[in-house]
Amino acid sequence: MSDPRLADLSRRLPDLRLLTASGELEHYGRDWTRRWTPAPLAIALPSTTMDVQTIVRWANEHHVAIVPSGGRTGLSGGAVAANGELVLSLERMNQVVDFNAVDRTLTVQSGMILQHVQETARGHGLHYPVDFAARGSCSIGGNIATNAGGIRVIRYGNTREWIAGLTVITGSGELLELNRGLVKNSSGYDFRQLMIGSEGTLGIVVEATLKLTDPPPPSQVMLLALPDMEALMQVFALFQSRLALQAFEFFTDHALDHVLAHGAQRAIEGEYPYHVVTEFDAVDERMQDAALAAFEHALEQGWVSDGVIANSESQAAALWRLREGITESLAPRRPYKNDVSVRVSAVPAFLQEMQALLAREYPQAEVVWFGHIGDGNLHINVLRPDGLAEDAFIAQCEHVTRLLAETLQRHGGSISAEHGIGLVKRAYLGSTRSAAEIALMQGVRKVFDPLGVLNPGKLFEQG
Ligand code: 2HG
Ligand code: ZN
Repeated sequence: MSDPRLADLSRRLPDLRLLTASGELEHYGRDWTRRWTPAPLAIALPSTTMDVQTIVRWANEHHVAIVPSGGRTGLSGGAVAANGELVLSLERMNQVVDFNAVDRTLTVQSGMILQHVQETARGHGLHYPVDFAARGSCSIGGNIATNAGGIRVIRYGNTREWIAGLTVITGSGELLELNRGLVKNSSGYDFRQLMIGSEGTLGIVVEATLKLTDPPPPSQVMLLALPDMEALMQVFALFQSRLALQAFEFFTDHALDHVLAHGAQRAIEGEYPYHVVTEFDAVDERMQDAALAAFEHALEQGWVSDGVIANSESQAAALWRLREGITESLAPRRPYKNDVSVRVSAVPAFLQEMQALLAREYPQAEVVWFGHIGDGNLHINVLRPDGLAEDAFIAQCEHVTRLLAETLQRHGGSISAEHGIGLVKRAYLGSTRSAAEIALMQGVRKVFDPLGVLNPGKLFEQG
């Protein structure tokens, strides 16, 4: 190691895997945002909690910034290393630590891939319910860092709901065991919850104790075609009141065109502006009949134009692909993304304003939107028009995001529903959190990470 800081790290941890080849720096220095050029100092792949602690202490002594790194599927730049940071990848720390059948908890190292967590739970006859399209490559540590949501929040809530305990190394190198799996623990500040959603700026999660639940009941998946946005909210209210929903996801015709062009199978003939994929409990004939009756009622009211119900697992998967394949189908176009939320009751009023704003401000760009309408969470993906330079495009999108942030503020919403602030949205944090809150957040950061070695530049514009 020619860099003396890295040489010192290797002296302290002779068995630590350290990567410095340019291809590796590039691979580990970026996430799914493709806006920044990766430029990390090196990549460290620790295999124990003690290794992580030693690395954090080393970073404090040498004033080296650390970017904690999971599956790097993030969409806000939270895991980007573009400034000579050490990337601390948890990918080798991916083992099951413990399963407790009485507590119904699974303790895993934080580098475990979400899908592996889900499969392990299933292997014990139980269920880890947080789920989304990146399940095959995102890590549970990254899910915790952003309080990931996904497609089942309407039934199960966000990651926050499913964390019974965390083992964390703080920015100053302390090892904390937070909540230790307790169901009841009224003993002061709950630092576990503070860590969740902190985007790697307070501590590095090394282990997580996850709550598990019963497997979901048998379900059915339905695809609906809808004539307009008002109908979408009507159908949601109807289905929510009559069925036990597991998911209710919508997307526009633009989104559908992209997934179909990307190889997904068309399930409804004809062109419709909006589609919904919904999944609901269908334990017995009575529940299945209730679903059909709800569908027919929506049809009679003119809220739904067409629909199909999956009658096999593979058909259900094909319908889900229409929704889950959207991000991947758009990725080659490197879209500019917004991920916003308002209270569910504020969705209709917000949507009306948002649609007018997007139509006015993006006269040329193609705007694809979709999302978790039942959680009040909308994803907006803006595609760069041919002939517009990348810089000019980003500047235009930033201008619109400022207007969107003002609109959100008026409706009491958030500039980041589930992807995190990272680098992408830090300029807009003030639209969702008050100045007093941001000052307190920065104060908290100072307590856990006095020298600011953990993920500096993320979440806040300064510090
Ligand atoms: C989803 O809901 C993800 O599919 C990604 O949160 C959203 O690509 C996006 O903008
Ligand atoms: Zn989403």
